[in-house]
Amino acid sequence: MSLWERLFGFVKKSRRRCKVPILGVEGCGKSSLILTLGQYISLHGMGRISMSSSNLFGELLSHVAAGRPLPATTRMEKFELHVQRVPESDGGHTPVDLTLSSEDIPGLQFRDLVNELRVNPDLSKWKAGPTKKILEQFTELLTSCDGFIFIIDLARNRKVGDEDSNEHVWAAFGDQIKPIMTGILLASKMNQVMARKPIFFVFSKPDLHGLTPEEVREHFRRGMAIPLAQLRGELINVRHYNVRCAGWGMDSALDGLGIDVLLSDLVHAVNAVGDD
Ligand SMILES: Nc1nc2c(ncn2[C@@H]2O[C@H](COP(=O)(O)OP(=O)(O)O)[C@@H](O)[C@H]2O)c(=O)[nH]1
Ligand SMILES: [Mg+2]
Repeated sequence: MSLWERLFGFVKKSRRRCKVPILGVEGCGKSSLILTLGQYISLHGMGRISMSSSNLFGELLSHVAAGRPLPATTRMEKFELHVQRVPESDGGHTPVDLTLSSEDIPGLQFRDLVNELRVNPDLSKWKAGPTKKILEQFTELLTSCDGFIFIIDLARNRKVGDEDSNEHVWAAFGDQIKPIMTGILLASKMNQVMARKPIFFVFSKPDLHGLTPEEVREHFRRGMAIPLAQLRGELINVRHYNVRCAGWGMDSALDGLGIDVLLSDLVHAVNAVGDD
């Protein structure tokens, strides 16, 4: 391969258009994550939000500017943002053409899918109906997209004043992560295109679930050991992150929330899918 071919190949690969949907049950923190990502990439010269998302970002940012938490809402909030580059430690940057989107499967529908996967993990037994349709949508996304962010709300089952930090974590694993992994695994058995696609689990609301990143990592490693090994056996790139997406203000550079590591890893992982 000539130098020109190599250079051209590099440019072509790094500009390959990639799409990564952000999925999770309602209230897990999708809007908060995408708002924080949108602010972060805009502020740090890494990309921009789509024109169609401008009004929604404006509305959500007005809550941030007023120091209010985002109102919990279950209405459709379709966001899109484009990441064009991530900085590297040597002062350079890695180019990418990555679209992050929300609402490819709305939160309430995603919850129905996850619940059904939990009680009925044998996909071949699923009868025609609305949940089967969501499963088909999910399978299509797994095929057509280049990576996935699943947001897991570890605080979802936590009760106020709950001192036991473990039960709500196991509940979240059983309710949210395990069924998602089952769905991915079964879908990946049906087609081979999942190989090397990054599956990023983002644990949201670290300030509410009360665990350190190390504790989350250990729980995840042990609690999910079996499906993790199965997914990795299918060459699926599974990783997990702790990201806080609330409580920052307009005066913040958004450092220390975990956004930088998530974005950098995601960009390198989706770019690597096209490499061989
Ligand atoms: N304390 C805290 N609250 C959060 C965090 N992320 C999201 N939330 C809150 O959780 C609620 C639901 O979040 P939202 O982004 O609307 O979830 P969505 O339904 O998945 O889009 C909102 O009230 C957010 O302010 C976080 O990191 N920490
Ligand atoms: Mg939302």
